[in-house]
Amino acid sequence: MASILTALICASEKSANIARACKREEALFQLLIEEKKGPDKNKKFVQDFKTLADVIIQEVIKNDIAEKFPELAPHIAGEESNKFENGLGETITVKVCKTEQGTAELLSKVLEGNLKAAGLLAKCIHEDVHIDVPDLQKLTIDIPTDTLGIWVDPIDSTNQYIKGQLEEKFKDGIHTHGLKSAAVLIGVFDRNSGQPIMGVINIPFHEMDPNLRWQGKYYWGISYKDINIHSISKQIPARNKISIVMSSSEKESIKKALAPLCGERMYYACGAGYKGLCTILGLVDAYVFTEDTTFKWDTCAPHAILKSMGGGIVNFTKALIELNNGGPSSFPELLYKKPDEGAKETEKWANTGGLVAYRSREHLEAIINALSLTVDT
Ligand code: 2IP
Ligand code: CA
Repeated sequence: MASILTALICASEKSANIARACKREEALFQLLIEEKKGPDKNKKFVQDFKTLADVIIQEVIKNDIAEKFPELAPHIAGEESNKFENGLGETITVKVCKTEQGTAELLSKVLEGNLKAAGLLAKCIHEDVHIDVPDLQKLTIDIPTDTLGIWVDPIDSTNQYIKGQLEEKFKDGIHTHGLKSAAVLIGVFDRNSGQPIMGVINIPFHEMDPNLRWQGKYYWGISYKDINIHSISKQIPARNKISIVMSSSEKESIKKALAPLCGERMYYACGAGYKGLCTILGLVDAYVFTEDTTFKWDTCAPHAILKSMGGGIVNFTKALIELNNGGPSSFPELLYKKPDEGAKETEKWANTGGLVAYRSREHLEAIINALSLTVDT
C-alpha cells in the first residue's frame, strides 16, 4: 500500500515539475499566456495550450501510476479528455509515448511544429522522479488494489495558475489570490463503498528559494479501516471563534449567516483544493461552498486527508435535510464512485448540493446549525 502512495507522490512531483516548467521556460510560458483571438482563434487547434498543459499532466499521472499498477489503469479518471482537434479537423490523442523523442514528436503535432516547446515538455515528462518518504517505508497496510479508483485534478485553480503571481499580501496565512492556490490533486477511493481512502495535494508554487526558483510542497493522508495517518505535523491552536474559508462567489445570504460564528475570521480564497488544504493545515476550521460547481476530482484528495485527521467533507444540502429531519446523527459524507443524485448529465461528476469540509464534528454541527436558519431545504 505504501508503494501506491509513494507512486502517487512521485506522480504529483513530476506534475508539479511540468507546471513549474511551463511558467519558467520562455517557450512554454509564451504559449501559456497567449490568448487566441479573432480569426486566429480556431485556425490551428481548437483548445489552447493551457488545456494542453492540464491534459499532459493528467496523462503523465495516469501513465506513471499505470506503469507500476497496471490493474488501476482503467480506473484513473480526471477532469480532462486527452483528445485534441486541430484546425484541419484531425483529432490528436495526447499520451505519453515509450520514448522521450516519441512524446516530443506527438506534442509537436499539437503545438504547430513548435519543437522547442515540445522538447522541453517531453524532457520533463520522461524524467525519473524518485522520492523517499521515510514514514511510508515503515507502513504495512494491505489494501487490495483491485477495488481502488483514482480521481485526478492535474491543475486545480487553473485561472490562478495562468494569471497568478507570487501574491505578497495574505491574511493569517491564507492567500486570497495568486499562484499559491494552484494544486495537483490525486485522490484514491474505494470502488465498492465510494469512500475516499488516500490523498495527495501537491502545491507546485509553495515558496521561492534564494535563487528565485519555485519550490513545491506536498501533503498526504491515508484513511483505511482503523488506520489513519497523514503528513500534517503542525499543532492547531484552540480558538474561540470558528474560522471559515469560502469562494468569493459564495451567496451573500450564506456569508451573512456565517458572520456571527466567525467574526473577523472569515476568509476568501481561490481553488477548491487550496481551500481544502487551508482546512487540513488548520489555517481555518472549515471550507463552506453551497453551489454545485466543485467536482469529484476537486475534493477526493483533500477529503481523504481530512478523514485521516478525524474530519471529512459532507454534502451541504443533505446535511441540512438531516438536521431538519431531527438529525444530526449522521451527516452524509461525499462519495466518489457514482454521480450524485440530481447531477446533470453534462456535469455528472459535480458535487451536487455543495459541501462543508471540516476537521472537527463540533465545528461542522455549529456551521450546519447556523446555515439551517437561512436556507430552505
Ligand atoms: C475549479 C477551481 C476554482 C473553484 C472551482 C473548481 O477547478 O478550483 O477555483 O472555484 O470550484 O472547480 P472557486 O475558486 O470559486 O472555489 P479548476 O481550476 O480545475 O477548473
Ligand atoms: Ca479543479
